[in-house]
Amino acid sequence: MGKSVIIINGPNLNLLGTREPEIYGAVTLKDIEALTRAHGETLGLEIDFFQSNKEGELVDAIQGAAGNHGGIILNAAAYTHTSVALQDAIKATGVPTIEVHLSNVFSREEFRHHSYISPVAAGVICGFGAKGYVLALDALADIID
Ligand code: CA2
Repeated sequence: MGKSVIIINGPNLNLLGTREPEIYGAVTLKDIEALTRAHGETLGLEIDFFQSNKEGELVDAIQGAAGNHGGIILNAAAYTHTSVALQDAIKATGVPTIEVHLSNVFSREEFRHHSYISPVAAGVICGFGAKGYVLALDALADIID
């Protein structure tokens, strides 16, 4: 424990690289997994990678981080804007969490400007595509140290 991070991805992110490349780029979730595993190695961080389309499974993954991971990187996708359950889970576990979005949510529709995750996140990164996950790993490495 301590030197391990879980990267949690929410609904529809399994479709990355197949649709809407103008918003999310051509990168697939598998590419992001490979990128973050490689970068994690350079930081001495072990990476667990998880995606679910189900809110309850995301809650379970956040709860499961307590005692097992030193930090969480969370792209909750659409649940970012709706889920009190995810906010409660992050608060309850107390594991440092960095919120990541591929797109710049503030340059998009108004409903994407509100996040239930941000108030309980250590920080937020958005608009840098897949690189956001790498930046989040750098930030978590400092927090975990
Ligand atoms: O920019 C992000 O990373 C988002 O979390 C992506 C979510 C969106 O609801 C958030 O507002 C911002 C949507 C993920 C859906 O991903 C797709 C990928 C390919 C094709 C269709 C959807």
